[in-house]
Amino acid sequence: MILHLDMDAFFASVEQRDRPELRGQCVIVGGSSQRGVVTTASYEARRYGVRSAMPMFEARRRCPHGIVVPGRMHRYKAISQRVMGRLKAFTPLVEKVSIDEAYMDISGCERLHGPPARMGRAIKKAILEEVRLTCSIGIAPVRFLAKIASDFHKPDGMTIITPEQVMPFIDRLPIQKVPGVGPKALTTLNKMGIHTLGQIRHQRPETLDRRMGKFGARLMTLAHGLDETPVNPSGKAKSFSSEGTLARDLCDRDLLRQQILQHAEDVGRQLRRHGAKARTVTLKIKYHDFRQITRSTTLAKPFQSSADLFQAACRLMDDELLRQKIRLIGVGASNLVASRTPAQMDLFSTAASGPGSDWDSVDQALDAINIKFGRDTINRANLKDPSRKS
Ligand code: TTP
Ligand code: MG
Repeated sequence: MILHLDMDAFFASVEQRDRPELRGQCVIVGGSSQRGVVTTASYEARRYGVRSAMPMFEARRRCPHGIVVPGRMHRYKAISQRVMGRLKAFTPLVEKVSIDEAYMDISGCERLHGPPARMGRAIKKAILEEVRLTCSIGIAPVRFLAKIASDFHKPDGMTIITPEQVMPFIDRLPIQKVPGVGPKALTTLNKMGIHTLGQIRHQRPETLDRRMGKFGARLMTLAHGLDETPVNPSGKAKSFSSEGTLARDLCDRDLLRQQILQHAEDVGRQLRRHGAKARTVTLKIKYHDFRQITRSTTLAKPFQSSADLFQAACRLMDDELLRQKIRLIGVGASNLVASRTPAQMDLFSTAASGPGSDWDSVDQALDAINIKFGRDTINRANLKDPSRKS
């Protein structure tokens, strides 16, 4: 059995926990500037329609009496660590997947902790005692159902799907609840007359493949109640990313390149710190009208240098027609391999980077200086703001 735990309105709940005057109030965590976005909101504020990723001006319109609080990431990380530590006291098979959620493989824990329902209750009690916050739990025989179940009775909920309940649950499960089914996939599926995950089982695999690509096969597997993804307690990240809302909407490619360089530096630094190399680069763009696109490319050789990331992300941008101004831009690296995996040297290389190349040394020097003296102590000249003197 797999257990999925997700903290309730996490950042907002931490604020309410630390500042009693905020309890019972509509708390909106996020940037308060004109261009700020909502990071999360307390359940009181959600009643007014305030949601994560909503522009702050819209949140203020919907909930004028809401109290806007800037985020305190270091505090949320510290609490997250205590939560994860507490979970590991139940079983070492804990996989943290984000700051406020984790999977646990609880198979074989019955002798120690009792049946799943009792263990779930014990975990909720332990978290409440440890950090005085509530969480929601889902327990199911497969991973994706545990995740869906934890969301079923939020906040402070617990939903258990027993092996016998798996198929009836899947038959009724709205297809948009399945991880990976976004608005675009939902439209396609609805057009095919599919509204529940169970209906996928009655589709011909070829039709699914034609309409949905690779994701079609994944949906078919899930519709049969199968999900072999194990709980991976190593806690190794699967991807790294960096993104940011621009100070003003832009479509000047040179200025956007500067932003990409900054994010590539950040992601490169994360890769090197974790001793990882990546093969896939993703560029994320959110347009002025909030429409979002992601474009990815997989490189022949795993990379770790900021220069490689920067160049690949720029190529992705060059392939895009920027029909509108851009509001947010970000860079991601995924498809990770351990960096000790030896890289195949290129016999006729004219590449900008690679083991022993100048760019490698530049990365190392930048990392060392920034670690010693603080982030952004030293940057590439292209990142220098011409309006600033120093
Ligand atoms: P979530 O678990 O998605 O949301 P939540 O914990 O606030 O609320 P819920 O009760 O529905 O689980 O995300 C965890 C934290 O991650 C959230 O408190 C703030 C942060 N976050 C962002 O920074 N940006 C986002 O777009 C989302 C969704 C969350
Ligand atoms: Mg949460």
